[in-house]
Amino acid sequence: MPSDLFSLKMRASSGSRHISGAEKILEPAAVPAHLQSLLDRAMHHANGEPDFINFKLERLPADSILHLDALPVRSMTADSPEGGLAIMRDLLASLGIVRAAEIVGLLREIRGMRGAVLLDASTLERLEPDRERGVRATMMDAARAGNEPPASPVKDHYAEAVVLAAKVASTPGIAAELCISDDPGYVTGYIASKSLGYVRISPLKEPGSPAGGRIFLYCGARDDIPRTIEFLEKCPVLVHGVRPLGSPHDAPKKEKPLDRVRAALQSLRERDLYRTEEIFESAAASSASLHGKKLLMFASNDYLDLANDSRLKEAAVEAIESFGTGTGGSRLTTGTQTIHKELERELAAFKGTEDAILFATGFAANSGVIPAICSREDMIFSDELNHASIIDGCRLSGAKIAVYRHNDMRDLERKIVEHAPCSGLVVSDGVFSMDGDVVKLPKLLKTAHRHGLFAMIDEAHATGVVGPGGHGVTSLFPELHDTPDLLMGTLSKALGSEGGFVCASHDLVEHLRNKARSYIFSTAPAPASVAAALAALRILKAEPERVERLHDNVRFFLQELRRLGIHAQTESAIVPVVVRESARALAAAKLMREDGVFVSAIRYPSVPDGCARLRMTVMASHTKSELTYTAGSLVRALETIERDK
Ligand code: WAQ
Ligand code: MG
Repeated sequence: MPSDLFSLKMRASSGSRHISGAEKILEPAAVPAHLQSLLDRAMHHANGEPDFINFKLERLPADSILHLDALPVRSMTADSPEGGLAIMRDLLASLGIVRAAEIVGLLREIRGMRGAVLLDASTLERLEPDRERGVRATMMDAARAGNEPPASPVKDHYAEAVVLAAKVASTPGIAAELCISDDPGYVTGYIASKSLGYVRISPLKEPGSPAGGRIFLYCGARDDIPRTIEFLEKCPVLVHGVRPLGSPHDAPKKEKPLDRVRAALQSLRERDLYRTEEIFESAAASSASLHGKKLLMFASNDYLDLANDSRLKEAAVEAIESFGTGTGGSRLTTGTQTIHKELERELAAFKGTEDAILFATGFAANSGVIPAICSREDMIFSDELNHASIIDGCRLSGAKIAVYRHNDMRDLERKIVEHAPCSGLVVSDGVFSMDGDVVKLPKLLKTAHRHGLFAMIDEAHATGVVGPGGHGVTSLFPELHDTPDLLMGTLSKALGSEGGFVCASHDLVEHLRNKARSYIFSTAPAPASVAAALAALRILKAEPERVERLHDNVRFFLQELRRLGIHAQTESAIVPVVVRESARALAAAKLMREDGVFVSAIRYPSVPDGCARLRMTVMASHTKSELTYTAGSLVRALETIERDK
């Protein structure tokens, strides 16, 4: 039977002024030594001489004590308090806390509280019953061997905080804890949660600043607040496995593998290249909901606004009813169902090829197809602005890669001649995803085929968008007799679903089914995705006016921009406005967000360094007044970043 323990609490004050406080949970035999040590601490404190010292000793029955493990500890350093607070904000956001920036802003304002702010994580309401005092976590200590002598009587900020953080992280209803020390000389603070662990961050304030405080982020129900406070104040907790800082275990041996990761993240932050997710509370339709705010969507690739169409949803639900939610295997084992074959047939018919093959995603298609048709002995000629999945496919193939200047068919010809004779592939985006322009298809085909090379065109942003009825880039050149050998496309953009495909001759498709590793070794696309895409394709065929509306909207949007002095161009539904520096793209996107318009700030490596841009996408469902409003918002944002340069 474990024995009962004692809670020992000390609080020293002078008049109404707090000087020092501490608490221990101890074996009976350890009480006298710790009593002495806490007395020393109270009597010789930097905060001054006490005139009142209160000791409280309380028996804790063994079975009332909760035993917890310490959180794993790591440290991050920044160049400045701003940098430290940004790290804290990003870590908080990584937990899915939407208003991370506001919460960190509040933390740096706190001073003079004895306890913590209990903050509602989504509404940011303060929930602590006493706003001046705050909520205090008490009744906790590090577990120690019974005969272990007391530590130095000086406060060990880290050791106390690690214990408190372990208790708070296990408190029902608490999502995370943020802390800045109120000691003017101590600039290290932390963020802690079950999943993050205890992350020390330094610095979080300027040396000498008396600011400091704690926030317990609450995510439970209103009725459960008393339970949370009761646990924090009353439940005795012993924390096991607390390791002193700089113990041999923690000492940086050489560079720890994770240090490199953190340094890489820090470098991204410094270059305005750090990426975070935006967490939407709605479909990515032309009107979307982000952080509780309705926004006009100008960043989605769902060009025909079909992902939220009731007919696609119904088709998906029906497919789930008939075929289940997953396929249980790859296409070559259990994953081919009648709808997979139906979709392949209809895609081939839509693109005018003999056959088609589905992939789990567009990325999987490109990265699987290219290595299936090219190997070490081959040459691949690739446009410099091709999508990352094409680039990765080229690299995976082991073929020699020659990158030609963007859409420059003379450069392509020159590069082929340099390497002739050779076998292999010319590969290009059909619509370039960050620029919106269209491949010079007739020249490309002529050049590739004259030299005996395959031609592959990626129609991810072309399918359902360019050409009459959205038939893609080949339909822009009706006089053309030649066709690409491989027409790749996605189900995830204008078709409102998910997946990739390749349309080609029967022989090529059979070859891909036998050789493309991302096809052979991926579980087949889910029935719901396949059925939704099939429904979208049928809508596309039955309602070509949707595509007409998209074309009309693009024309109108460009015209509105021109009226306001912006000469943007596109041959698709992607309208880029280049602002060069990443920071300017981010600032402009943020300004537009404040206007209620969501656009993407596109930075390196999605585009070449120094070519950062706003990427706006037009949807068939945007109204004329939404297009006019967005053009105006863009102009205002550009003027503002120009002024603030
Ligand atoms: N419960 C809730 N809040 C508290 C408590 C408590 N028991 N004790 C202090 N606070 C609040 C109060 O508002 C203080 O002003 C604020 O937290 C900061 O408290 O790994 O020293 O005791 O090296 O100054 C972090 C250590 C040290 C980082 C934190 O906090 C590291 C520290 P302090
Ligand atoms: Mg303090």
